[in-house]
Amino acid sequence: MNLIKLCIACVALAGASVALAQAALPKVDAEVRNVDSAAKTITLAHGDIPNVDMPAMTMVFRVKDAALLDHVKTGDKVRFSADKVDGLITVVAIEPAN
Ligand SMILES: [Cu+2]
Repeated sequence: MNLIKLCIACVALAGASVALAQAALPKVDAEVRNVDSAAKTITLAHGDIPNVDMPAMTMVFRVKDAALLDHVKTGDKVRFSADKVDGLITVVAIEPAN
């Protein structure tokens, strides 16, 4: 019985740490240079991305979900989070900067 309780606690903890890791991704300022919904890519002139050790530059990113591109267009100032997904640095969240 105690073992079962322990396992349930472990699963809950593992879930919490995954949520924490995602919440902890830094938000990075960027300007949109191009959006390609068909290719699921976005070109960003971005600031430092500390979680993936990337300095400021302009580059093409893959996006995790094409829907992320629905509310951004070329010229927009945005804040985004990137992470390594299947070995590729990928935009996992993006929002207009205010
Ligand atoms: Cu870059």
